[in-house]
Amino acid sequence: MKTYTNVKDLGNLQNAVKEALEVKNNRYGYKHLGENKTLLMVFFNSSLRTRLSTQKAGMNLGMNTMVLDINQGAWQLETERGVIMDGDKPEHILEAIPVMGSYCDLIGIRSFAQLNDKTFDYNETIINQFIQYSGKPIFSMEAATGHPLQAFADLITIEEYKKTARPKVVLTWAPHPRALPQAVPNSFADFMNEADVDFVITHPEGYELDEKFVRGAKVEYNQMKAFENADFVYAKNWSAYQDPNYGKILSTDRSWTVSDRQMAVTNNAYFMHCLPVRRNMIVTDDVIESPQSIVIPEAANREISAQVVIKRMLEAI
Ligand code: AN0
Ligand code: CP
Repeated sequence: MKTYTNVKDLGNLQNAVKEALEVKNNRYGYKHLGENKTLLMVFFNSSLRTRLSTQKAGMNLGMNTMVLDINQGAWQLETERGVIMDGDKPEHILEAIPVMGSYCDLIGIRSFAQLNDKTFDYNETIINQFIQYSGKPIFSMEAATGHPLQAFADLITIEEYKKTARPKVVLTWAPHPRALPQAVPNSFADFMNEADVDFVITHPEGYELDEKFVRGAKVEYNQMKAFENADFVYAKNWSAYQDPNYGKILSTDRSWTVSDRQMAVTNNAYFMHCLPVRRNMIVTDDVIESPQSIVIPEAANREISAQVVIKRMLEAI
């Protein structure tokens, strides 16, 4: 594997999940793969889970790991070509990328959507420059339009907890005070559309996601109706994707906050969220603390999804 930005990069998805469950049972069985290999993780944005789980995955594989926080201690990077650099950014990403590439064997990138230029975001301008100019395999640790390590961990978690062959999985929008990217719901839809699940998306009107990820999945605007008989509820906020509202908050309607009221019509569904989560905006204390909440094992599986991706990249070097 040379790049990891979406579900297709994993090839056969059932095989990828099988490999994940094997890795989970034998985390230290592949330590030879990473000997004298260096993983560089580059963060343009904050992180708790991705930072720790990906570093742990690299260490499980015997790698040396380095972390660079672009906004804390590194030079601020100009990302657009042609800019006269007389402002506050002393370095251009087009020099920084090959320099970073020269010190390592694999690079993970976190570069969120900036939500002010849809074309810049949806062209994946930042991570694609890393793919083009670093000379090294690149994986997304949440780029502008996707968070495939999260969605892979989510799928592994659903496989572990499902009680029927084809569970009903509902992705629900929920309110949030700040505008958030569409990366997490995009990748979740990308994966669920390829998995053996009955997938339904529910959100208020105006929050329709990019058709490239939705791909004809069922969209139900009535949240209560969508939740009926669900086996898994996956909550997430995102800002509007559609023009002319790209990146905007269209609703803060707290009737969409996941509570016992909606969970009552499900098939005793498991509750999932990628975290970090704002309690009593996205989900009530009671639901996230209930025995049906699997947010912690879901987060723990981030180590496993990262390990499969890094392992496959090491095998291809
Ligand atoms: C980010 C997002 O919604 O994309 C990261 C989630 C993993 N969340 C926040 O910024 C709160
Ligand atoms: N779920 C997730 O990616 O969390 P962090 O932003 O803390 O890495």
